[in-house]
Amino acid sequence: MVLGLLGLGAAGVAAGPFLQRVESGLAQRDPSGLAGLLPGNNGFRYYSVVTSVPERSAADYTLTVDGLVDRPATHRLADLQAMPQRRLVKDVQCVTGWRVPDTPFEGVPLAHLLDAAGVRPGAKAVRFSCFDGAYTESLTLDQARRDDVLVALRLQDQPIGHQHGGPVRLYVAPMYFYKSAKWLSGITVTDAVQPGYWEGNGYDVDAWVGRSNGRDDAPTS
Ligand SMILES: Nc1nc2c(c(=O)[nH]1)N[C@H]1C(S)=C(S)[C@@H](COP(=O)(O)O)O[C@H]1N2
Ligand SMILES: [Mo]
Repeated sequence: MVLGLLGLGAAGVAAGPFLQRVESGLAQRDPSGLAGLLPGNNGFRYYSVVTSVPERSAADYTLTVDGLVDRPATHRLADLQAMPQRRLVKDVQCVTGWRVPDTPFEGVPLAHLLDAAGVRPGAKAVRFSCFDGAYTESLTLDQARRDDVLVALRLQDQPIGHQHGGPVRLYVAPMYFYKSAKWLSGITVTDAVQPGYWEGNGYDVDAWVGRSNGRDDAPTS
């Protein structure tokens, strides 16, 4: 276990000591202790804040949209698949430093789901919940309406597998990967941002890659 922790710390070159410690503790909760390091995982590391997450089949899966909306809805996977899809190919970037370049994600723009639900005047933010029963995330309404924020159904041109948060996860392309909540089950429109799971442990709520969490990279075009 000591060796495992040292390995994760070394991988987190770009992160501050606090964040390395937080996600090292997280990796320890992986029951096998190995999943994140196994070859054949395409460069991703497996993360979950709970020891096991029950699988949701395509037939069982639902996504609820509620809160400050005129038309609350519960979508099944087939409903989401029938909506407009957008495909993005960008680098996945975890706040501890590991990254997966040129990764295709595809799904329904979150803005489409918000428009379908009819966001009420006065709404300011969106809160995400997960069927792992523990993880939460949140975005301002302006962030949530960006065209590079998806309710993702596909990763690397395949249905998202359970380990990666399938059948449906959030994908917030311009932010560190902790914003991309796995096992997405609820979208609630709210009047204020409610900091998510890791943000209660010191991560920035506005998690822009390169300009948050202690990073101030030179601007790129
Ligand atoms: N539900 C849930 N979503 C989550 C997490 C988590 O622990 N639980 N971890 C986050 C973090 S810190 C990262 S880096 C990515 C990891 O995604 P992966 O397991 O598909 O590599 O998921 C994010 N979304
Ligand atoms: Mo992460």
